[in-house]
Amino acid sequence: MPPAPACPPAASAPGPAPSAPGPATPWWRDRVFYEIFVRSFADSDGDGIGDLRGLTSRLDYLNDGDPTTTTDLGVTGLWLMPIAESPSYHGYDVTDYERVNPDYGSDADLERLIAEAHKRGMKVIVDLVLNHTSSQHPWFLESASSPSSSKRDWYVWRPDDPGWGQPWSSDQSTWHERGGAYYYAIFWSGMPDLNFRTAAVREEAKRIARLWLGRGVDGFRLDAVRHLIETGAGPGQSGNPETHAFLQEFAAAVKAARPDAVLVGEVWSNTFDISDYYAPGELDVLFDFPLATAIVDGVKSGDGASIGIALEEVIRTYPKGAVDAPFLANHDQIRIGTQLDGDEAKLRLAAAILLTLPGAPFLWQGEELGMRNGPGTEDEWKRTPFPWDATAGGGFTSAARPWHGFAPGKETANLAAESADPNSLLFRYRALIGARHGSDALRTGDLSLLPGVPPSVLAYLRRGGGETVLVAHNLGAAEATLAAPGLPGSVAETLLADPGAMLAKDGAAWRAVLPPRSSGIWRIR
Ligand SMILES: [Ca+2]
Ligand SMILES: [Ca+2]
Ligand SMILES: [Ca+2]
Repeated sequence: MPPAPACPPAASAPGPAPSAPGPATPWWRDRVFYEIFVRSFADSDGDGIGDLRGLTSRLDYLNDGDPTTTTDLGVTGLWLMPIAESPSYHGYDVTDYERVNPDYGSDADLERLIAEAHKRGMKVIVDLVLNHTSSQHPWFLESASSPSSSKRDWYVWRPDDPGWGQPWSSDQSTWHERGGAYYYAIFWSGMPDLNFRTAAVREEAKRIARLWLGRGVDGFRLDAVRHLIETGAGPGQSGNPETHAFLQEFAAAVKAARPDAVLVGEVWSNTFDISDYYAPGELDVLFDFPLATAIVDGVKSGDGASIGIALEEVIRTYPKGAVDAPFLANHDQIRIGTQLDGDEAKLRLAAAILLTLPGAPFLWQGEELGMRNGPGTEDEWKRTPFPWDATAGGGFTSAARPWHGFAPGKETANLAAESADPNSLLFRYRALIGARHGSDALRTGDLSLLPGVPPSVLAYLRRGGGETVLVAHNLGAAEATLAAPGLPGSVAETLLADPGAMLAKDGAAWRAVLPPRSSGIWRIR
């Protein structure tokens, strides 16, 4: 994306989760999702471009469907960045909402991917980019052809330029001239906004959603949802009541087609704005952008307390039962490996925080290897091919050149190398995901912060399914201790603890000792 913001259910084989969710528990509540950029994941036919068959051939890496093996990552949901036809490498400007991007494969390839993912206990959601199309979409070409076009009102036109700037960059206009009139495009002129005040556009969006559900996808990641309907300059371009009304209409249509389809929203804003999209009948899951910033900043600076403040704000603000989507970074952001300067201890901490929080955590492909950004400032450098091994083609492609160069570090931060090293970040992610799946409290429990801990410490209780888990992270560079009085239990069972991290009952209080930049996860009983 540009600047910042930028059928009946298929039966799945039992996944690695130890207990199946009951009817009151939606399936997405206890998932660990993995964001995939198909173009950069695995190339099956040697044209240098990742594709659906390549992804299907690598599913066992993500989850082999066998809960007794731990050589797979163990994720239980996949989010595919846009796979519809598009002239761009990233796909966020669609030219045909119905067609699978021919670079990626066919309808049949998608069907097979979904079937194979389901077999392994993974759900599959796809990006749905409704706010705007490509300026090369036939709808826009038709709309722009004449003020009397039958699709004129599918986009937002006016005779003059009212001079609105982008909400995040006020000197960049959101109105663009074409044929003597002006059309609205919040991100850039090549992505004209659809007009969701037009009933035919709303119906088309619902029809397209039903079509993909019919192909077997389990839901959607909805791009840029806060910008769907715009009413004026500045704040009038985000989070309008009309936008919420349309999302509820859209959600109702999706749930009518597939009651268990999930809607995950991208609302790149503060906790209060995000919270509005959890309104009844609206979206199911929302990415927690402020929490991502808090985690990364806190890990960087050794400040656990600031992450606690962000978590408390979420708890205070979100409606009860809302499923949060914590993450560290996504395809629009500098990779976490680069944000944390490749500091192994900080990367391990960030992973431990992410994977012990409530909700449905999202990983971004390559994060589990500590993958870095490329050297350039272009977005492509955030989205480089996945390094399966250290060879020239990285195990990604047999072509002489992949569609884009690899980020630096492939020689050591690649899957083959990390699979052979029990101390690697990859093993860390596997162990954390495994611990999460093995604990009802971690998977679906609530969170309460432990008060009175040192500022370098972030510590919380996760409680659920009759289980209590104490999680403590020391983000600082010096050893830290904490005391937690008034908690039940006398036995601490280690689910995962860094060397030297210890928890023991000392009189009436639990006491933890945490070496610098370490985490511990204990079931207390
Ligand atoms: Ca290919
Ligand atoms: Ca397994
Ligand atoms: Ca819009």
